[in-house]
Amino acid sequence: MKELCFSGIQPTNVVHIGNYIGAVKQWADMQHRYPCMFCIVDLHAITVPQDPATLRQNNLRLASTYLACGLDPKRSHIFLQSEVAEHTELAWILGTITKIAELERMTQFKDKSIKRGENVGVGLFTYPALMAADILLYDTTIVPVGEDQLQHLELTRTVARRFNQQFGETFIVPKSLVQETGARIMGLDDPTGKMSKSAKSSLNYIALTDSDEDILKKIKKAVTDSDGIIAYDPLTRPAVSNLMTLFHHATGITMKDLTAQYEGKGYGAFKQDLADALIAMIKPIREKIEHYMSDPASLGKILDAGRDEAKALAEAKMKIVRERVGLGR
Ligand code: ATP
Ligand code: LTN
Repeated sequence: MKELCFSGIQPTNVVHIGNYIGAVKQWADMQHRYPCMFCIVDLHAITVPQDPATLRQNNLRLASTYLACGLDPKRSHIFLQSEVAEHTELAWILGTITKIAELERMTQFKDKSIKRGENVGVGLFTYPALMAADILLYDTTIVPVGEDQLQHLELTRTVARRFNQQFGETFIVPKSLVQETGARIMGLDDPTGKMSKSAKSSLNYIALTDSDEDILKKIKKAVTDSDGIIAYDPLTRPAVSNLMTLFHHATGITMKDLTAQYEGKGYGAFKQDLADALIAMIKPIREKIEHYMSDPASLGKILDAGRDEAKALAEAKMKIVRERVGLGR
């Protein structure tokens, strides 16, 4: 079977170190092993209200962020979801075989709809059908994501199997790929919930565009546990374990070595060193994002090429899908 890796991020707010460590960092490695497609999922972004001018700017900023994190347009197709209309067409078709009860079980929908109260559009509910379409359209075999997306991936697999049963073998049933550590980075201000772009306070996350001063400030303010010990145990020490995970990903130092290194030293020295390590990781990325943002012509060419490649694959697949379902004449 020909492997193909597909993943995407919503162009909402800023990209944070949870997105980087949980998702994009592993994408950069994947592209050396498999053909890859990395999408900017702007149609998913509009499932909650967006300001149009800001959304358009965020699309370019996310494309710049992909490049700054090492995604290489020579190896990977980088494109905007809304520029390949087949995503929405397939989402509609898959929506007809996705059950309401299945969508009602999605925790992302439950969390986001509780927060929004009455102000919830149908798109937020059917979001997973669009995500399934993104993935299945390209005969994707591997989907590298953070832990919060596993439930959506499971539903994608269910829908692919259901379609194949109903209409004949059409889609490959994809596998998810999550990291052993770092698949769920927790909020700095609240280590009981995941770090999230849509968090109320910017103290929840460190963005890849944060200044060195902001990074230091946010780490200093990060919640810690009460026993003052630096040892990895997410159940009893969720805050420090989360900070250790960040430290590990920024430096490669193991949890065991971190514990030995900071034994008896308290949180002060640990936090200062963690901030330095994060600054060293983020600064080059931040500078590259600015570099790519300052050259919209080159960025446009990369997105054009990505769209054309994606479009060709998507058109071919949709011809088969329409025929299987019996659409048209
Ligand atoms: P929001 O909270 O506004 O929904 P988000 O922070 O979850 O946004 P997404 O665009 O939904 O960001 O996610 C992009 C990728 O980053 C996905 O693969 C997702 O699983 C991953 N991801 C998101 N948050 C985290 C996190 N806290 N830890 C690890 N990975 C994460
Ligand atoms: N739902 C994902 C974003 C997303 C995605 C995808 C990820 C949309 N389509 C396809 C992987 C594959 C999120 O909220 N992070």
